[in-house]
Amino acid sequence: MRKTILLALSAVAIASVSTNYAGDITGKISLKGSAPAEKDLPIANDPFCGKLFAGKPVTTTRFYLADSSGGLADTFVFIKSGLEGKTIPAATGAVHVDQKGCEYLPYVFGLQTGQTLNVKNSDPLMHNVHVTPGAKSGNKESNKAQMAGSKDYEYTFEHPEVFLRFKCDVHPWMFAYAGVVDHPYFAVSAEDGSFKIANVPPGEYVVEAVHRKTHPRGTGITQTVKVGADGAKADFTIEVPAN
Ligand SMILES: [Cu+2]
Repeated sequence: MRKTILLALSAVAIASVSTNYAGDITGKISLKGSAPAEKDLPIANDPFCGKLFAGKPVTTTRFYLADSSGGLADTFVFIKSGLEGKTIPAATGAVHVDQKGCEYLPYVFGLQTGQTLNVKNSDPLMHNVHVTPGAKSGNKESNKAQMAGSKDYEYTFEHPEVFLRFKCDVHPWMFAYAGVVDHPYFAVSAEDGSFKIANVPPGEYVVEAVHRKTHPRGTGITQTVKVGADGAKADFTIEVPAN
């Protein structure tokens, strides 16, 4: 009898472990078609920013960063639906953005609502951080100069918005784009196009991949995945739009 109870208890323990596992959604973003040539930015000709680039190649736009295998960087990938009724962990840690060489680094990043965004100015000159949310997003616009050596600025955003744009009004080529969602299940594709959304609870989800230049209205391409104990795979192909 005692043995039966113990066996029953361990079965319950195994069952509860197996419904609490979390898996990773991994995949690759591939670019299909030939991307238009990037445009040179006027950084080199700027009397102040130009000095930061002495001896370095002129920086260009970063619209389509594809590697030799066709992997596409800077694509925001996130769970679009399927999290309803699940416990969503609160945001932890800060996301860091730097202004360096008169560019925002990184160019595209993800952020959870309520998560701290830390913005640094590493340059020996003034930038201004102009947050330009969409009119209907509910997020707040702000515009603050940030001097050389100034303390970092911190922001939080309360409403999902893909993409929330940052710009510098001093240097009209400086932009960064945040994918803001109300959960931690997002990623930005790396230089080889790969991405990993970590620790996703089991379930069936619609995953969306949004590339800023291909999907300027912020609606990307989706697919449904089932996350089990081994996670799930989700590869996306993003086609260069015909003009
Ligand atoms: Cu600037």
